Amino acid sequence: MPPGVRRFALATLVTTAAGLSTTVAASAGNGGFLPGEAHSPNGHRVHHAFIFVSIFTGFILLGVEAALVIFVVKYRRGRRARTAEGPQIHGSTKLEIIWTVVPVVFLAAIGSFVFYLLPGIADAPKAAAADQTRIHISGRQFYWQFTYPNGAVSINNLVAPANQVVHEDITAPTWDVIHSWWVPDFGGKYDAIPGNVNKTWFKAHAGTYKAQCYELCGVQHAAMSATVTVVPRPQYDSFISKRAQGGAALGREEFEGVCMKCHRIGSKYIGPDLKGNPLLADRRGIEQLLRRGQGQMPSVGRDWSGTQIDALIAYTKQFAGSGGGS
Ligand code: HEC
Ligand SMILES: [Cu+2]
Repeated sequence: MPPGVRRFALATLVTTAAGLSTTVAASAGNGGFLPGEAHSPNGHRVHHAFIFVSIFTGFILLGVEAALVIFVVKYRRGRRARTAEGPQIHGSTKLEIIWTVVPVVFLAAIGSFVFYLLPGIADAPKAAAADQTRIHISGRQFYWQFTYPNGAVSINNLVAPANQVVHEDITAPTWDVIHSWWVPDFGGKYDAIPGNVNKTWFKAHAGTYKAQCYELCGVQHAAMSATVTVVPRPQYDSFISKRAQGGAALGREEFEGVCMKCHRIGSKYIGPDLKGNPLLADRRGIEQLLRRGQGQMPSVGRDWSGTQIDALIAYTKQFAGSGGGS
């Protein structure tokens, strides 16, 4: 290689490596080595497994790369003739035993530790009935719908009681596609599969946690995000009992979380401009549209309750033209 080319190649390699490594660190905010902090006991265990495995893989990475560099330098051709043959070696019992036993020990250590952690990831801790709750999570194109034990519904914002076990039943309607429910702070990702229920749980302190659909599910997959708002139990109880009545607060969540994935008021987006559309105040008309869909618009409200549709109208009638109403 001419020296000019070599220098250029080296410079490219160094700047690329430096660029890539600093980008990862900057975007991760923790040096790029760890996933975010865990905020649920099962998430902690996932985190511990990650660190434990990283120790072995880090050790192997360093060992392999160091050996590579040493061999490259030590056994370079130097002044030897291009055709000179090296010593021919056949077998080395000691080496072969080492490179068999060491990986077996590593894998056994990793396997045992993961099996020790697993029950605490999969199984929720035992809790008195008053200290737990079960929330149904349904992924749809392109929103998350949460249903609480009393039938109350929220969209894209899961409200949960603090420091209590929250069981999550994760699914998708049979007419929808596969989504994936992921709250990074709580650990793993769980597929939301049409007609199938995946179960997990969390137990978190009060706070707000981000969630995101993690399975490419269509045009607005990236916008299919949600929040988990964890609040003290009394606040949770009053939220779900108020929310069971529906009302414009639910309607607003529905409009912003479902309709605005495709519609805007005052401009065309994926769907037509809804400004002044009389259907926004037409209870029967909108119900038909939401249950059946139309053209490119999916049946986003196919299984919505009457309360949910009333709530939507209570909020959207303000955008309907003067011709609307019923
Ligand atoms: C996935 C994208 C998508 C979502 C989500 C969506 N729409 Fe639509 N919507 C469309 C498209 C596309 C059309 C045009 C349909 C056609 O081809 O006739 C449309 C049409 C409409 C129309 C006009 C119907 C007419 O004939 O005047 C109304 C009203 C409407 N949508 C309301 C809503 C409401 C309310 C929601 C939320 C509950 C919603 N849409 C959610 C894509 C969507
Ligand atoms: Cu999705």
